[in-house]
Amino acid sequence: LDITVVGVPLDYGQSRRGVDMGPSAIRYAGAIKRLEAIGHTLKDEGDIQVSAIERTDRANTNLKNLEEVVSATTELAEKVAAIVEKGEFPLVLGGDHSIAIGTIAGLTSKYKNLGVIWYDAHADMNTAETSPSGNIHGMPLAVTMGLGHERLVNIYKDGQKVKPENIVIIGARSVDPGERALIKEKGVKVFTMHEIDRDGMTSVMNEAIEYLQSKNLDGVHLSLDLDGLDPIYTPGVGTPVQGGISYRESHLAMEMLEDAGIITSAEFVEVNPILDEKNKTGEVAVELMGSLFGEKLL
Ligand code: DIR
Ligand code: MN
Ligand code: MN
Ligand code: MN
Repeated sequence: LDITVVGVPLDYGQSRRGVDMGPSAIRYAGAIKRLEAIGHTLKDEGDIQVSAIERTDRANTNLKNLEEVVSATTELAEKVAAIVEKGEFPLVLGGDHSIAIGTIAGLTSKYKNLGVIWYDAHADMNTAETSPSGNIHGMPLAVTMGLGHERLVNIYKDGQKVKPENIVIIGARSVDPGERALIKEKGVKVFTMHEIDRDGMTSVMNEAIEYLQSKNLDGVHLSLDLDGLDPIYTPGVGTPVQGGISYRESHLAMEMLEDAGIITSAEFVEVNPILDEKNKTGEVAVELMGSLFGEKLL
């Protein structure tokens, strides 16, 4: 593949500093060399510009730092659109999960019926009305379905970017009441930890892949929040939730996606080296990239 990397050092979508250093942590863990060693051609376009000024502006509203999130995700959307228009594979490094608003918006320049796999402890389907925190990183999936503040919903182009029935959530174990209602109302496919425990990751991934393959998609985006894994493996995340997906299950999931050959873009988000043990979480991100992009032992 021709893989083009873009970093988004954004932490305005949530309340803990440090996730803006995620792109550096992932590069430091060897992402570029790791994927080159598999045989891919890598181009690193560096980071989107986000103001790094020390700030005290985390106002207690229902949409914290809306301006900053809109500006970074708008720039990211244009970058991602340019990458897919050249036929390259976008690999986006976060940054908090609000960046997915920009990644997915940009992807719609090429993909008219896009699928999304959301690997996360959370559903990220809040709106300003339902959010318990006002943090935009808890809202990107709602925005992608066309729900939420118009400034977010209309980034890059107006309205819905992905149909609710083209979305699969994997690993959910912390879902807010408004999100639960929206999942039911919109018919979003969710594999919670319950299904992973009961049926095993092999069965869950087979079902997820078959489900997406039945939708006539022209692309599938993988949005991987490192908090989808259990915090014993990925402690460097802002909102850890215990009882998560294991390291082995995650490798298996990535390998099954690689075998299925369905993934056309990816992002790895919420790596926060300030909260990490050494750079464990950045390293896990890179190891999972290895499996996703076809690393083989033998
Ligand atoms: C919670 C936490 N559902 C919120 N969301 C997180 O604030 O909306 N998403 N941590 O990754
Ligand atoms: Mn998330
Ligand atoms: Mn999460
Ligand atoms: Mn294996």
